[in-house]
Amino acid sequence: MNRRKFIQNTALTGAGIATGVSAISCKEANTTSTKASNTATTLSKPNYISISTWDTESANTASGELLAKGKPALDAIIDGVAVEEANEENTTVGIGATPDREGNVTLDACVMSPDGDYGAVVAVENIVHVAALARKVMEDTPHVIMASKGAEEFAYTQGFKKQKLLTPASEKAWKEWLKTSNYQPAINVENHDTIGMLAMDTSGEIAGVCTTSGLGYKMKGRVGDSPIIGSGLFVDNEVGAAVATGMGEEVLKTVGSFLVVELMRNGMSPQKACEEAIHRIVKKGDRYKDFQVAYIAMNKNGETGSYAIHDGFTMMKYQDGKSENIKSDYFNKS
Ligand code: SD4
Repeated sequence: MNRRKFIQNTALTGAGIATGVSAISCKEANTTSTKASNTATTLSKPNYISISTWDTESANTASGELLAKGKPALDAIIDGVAVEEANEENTTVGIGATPDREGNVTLDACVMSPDGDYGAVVAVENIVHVAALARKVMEDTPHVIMASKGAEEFAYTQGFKKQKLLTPASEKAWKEWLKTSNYQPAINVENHDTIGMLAMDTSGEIAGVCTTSGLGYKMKGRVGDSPIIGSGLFVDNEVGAAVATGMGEEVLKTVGSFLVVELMRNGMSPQKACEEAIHRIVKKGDRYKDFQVAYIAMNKNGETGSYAIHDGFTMMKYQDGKSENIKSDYFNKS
């Protein structure tokens, strides 16, 4: 058995050896893994699967349909999220997104390939398709993260168009916000927010992407978790992948997506791994009552999971030609 197969089997049968996780996690990993392995034996692995945060049906269906045609996971997710980046009515990604408190729309994105490569752009203005730009950084530069003006100038050299991202509607909403300048990120924004998307293609390869304008009315220069490897997104093609949405500061402090993938490596199901990553945040104190964080994850067997702090989070899933919006379980039941 080669190393890759061994790790795959280990993750799925729960024989994982816990390294670098807390004793509690290891214990849970061992108990959960039995359940995960039971599930794994009863479910057949899907031919392909695309999942995404929130009610992002158009983007996730676009990705799923490409996967169904045999496209690689990386191509499918970049083209999938591009649908919503170009949708002016979506106020959380691409054109029409909510600006910072000074009226600048600045976008963050990152991508990870099945090879474990990573590319990201942070605080980019005037470019709609920042997920595709993050892929360009990954594939066509010697770097992994490019920021602000440098990323924007690089985009033009790669043929990206300059476009004004602040639309009349997003400008109007910002001017309205300025009247009070009350900064209180909403817990769920109309079930539409940062798009994190994970896909497994017909060859079983996993890739992930995250694209966002970050928190609405953030301070100028603020960067969230979404473009940061291990926080907003992590893919390990031997184990699985995870992506986050919500209050990026809290995801960054717990390196959430990496945590979810490592928990899966040690035997947890995607569902239990998402739950444990949320517990790492809420156990720090009562502040979680004021913000939302959610994770979605998939493992190499095509099993998926999602979990949030609060009610209201959903995950899109496209599998075997069928699209579903799955309501996520959550921590705060009080
Ligand atoms: C951020 N995590 O910039 C992003 C925002 C988000 O749902 O996902 N909102 O912190």
